[in-house]
Amino acid sequence: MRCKTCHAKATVEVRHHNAAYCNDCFQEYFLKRVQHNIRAYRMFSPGDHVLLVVSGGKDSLSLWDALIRLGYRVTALFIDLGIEGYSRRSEDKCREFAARTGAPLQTVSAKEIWGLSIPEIARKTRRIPCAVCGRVKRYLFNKCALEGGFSVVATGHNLDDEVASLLGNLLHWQTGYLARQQPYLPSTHPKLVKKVKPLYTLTERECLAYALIRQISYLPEECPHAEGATSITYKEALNHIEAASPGTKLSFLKGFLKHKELFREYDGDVELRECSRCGQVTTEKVCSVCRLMERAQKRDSRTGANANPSL
Ligand code: Q46
Ligand code: ZN
Repeated sequence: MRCKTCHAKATVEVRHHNAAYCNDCFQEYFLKRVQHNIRAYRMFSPGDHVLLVVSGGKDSLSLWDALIRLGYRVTALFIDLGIEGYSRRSEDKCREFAARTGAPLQTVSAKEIWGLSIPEIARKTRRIPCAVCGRVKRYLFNKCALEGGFSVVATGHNLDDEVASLLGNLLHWQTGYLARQQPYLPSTHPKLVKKVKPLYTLTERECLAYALIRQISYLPEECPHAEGATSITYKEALNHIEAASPGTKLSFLKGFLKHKELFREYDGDVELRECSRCGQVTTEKVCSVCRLMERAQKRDSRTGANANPSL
C-alpha cells in the first residue's frame, strides 16, 4: 500500500475514503479534516478563545494537539468527576500533555463544589451515574466558559460517538434529540455558550492513529461506568456494518445532517430563564442541577456541602 499523497510506504489505511497515508501525510489529512469541519460550520475563528473539554482519552487529547497546531487559542478544561481511580488517572494524562506542550489547562471538581462525587450523587438520588454525569458536565463546562469569558466550548466527540447516538435516537424515535443533534449548537441565550464538535467526521480509529503517530500519552481505559452502556452495543453494530461496507458511518451521519430539516418541528420552542439559585440557564424556576444537588445533599447530612455552587 502506498501513501495517496507522497507515494511512500503507507502506514494508515482510511477505508471510508478509499485511501492510505504515510505517518506525515496522515497528520496533514487529520489536521485538514479538523480545519474543514471548523470552517464548514463556522465553529470558531482564530480570534476566539476556545474552551476544550478534555478527558485524558485519545480523542480529546488529539483534538487538543490538532487545535494547537492549527494555531487556535485554546484552553483545556478537565472535569474531575470523582470516579475512583479513573478520574485521577485521566487528570494525570491531561496534566502530562499540558506540561509537555505548555498549553493552559483548568480543572474543576464536582466534589469541591458540591461536596459529592458523581457516583455519590447518583447513589444518593438513585440515578444511574451516566445520567447524572452528562447533566453535571454540561452544566460545568457552560459555567466555566461563561465565567472565563470563552466564546465557545469544544468537545472531542468523534464520528463513532455521533453515529452511535444518531442510531440510538432513531431506534427510540427521540425526535427532540434528533432535532438538536448536530456538530454545532448555537447559543440561544446570552448565558449559554455555543458548543462544537470539530472531530465529528473523524473515526475513533483515525483519532487513535493520530494520537499514536504524535506520541500522545493518553489513557486507554474506558470509564468503569461505560461498561454495558447501550452506546457500546450501537458502536459494535455499526462497526460490523462499516467493515462490510466502508463509508456507511460517514454517509449515515452526513445524510442525516442533510435532511435534518425533517425534524425541525420537534425542536419545541422553550422559554429560557435563569435559575433562581445559581443563575445558569434553565426552563424551570430552579435548574435541574440545583434540584439534583439539593436532593443529594438532603440525604447527606454528614457533609457541610453547599447546594449553591460557586466555582
Ligand atoms: S464519564 Fe460519565 Fe461517561 Fe463515565 S459516568 Fe458515564 S457519562 S461513562 S462519557
Ligand atoms: Zn441552578
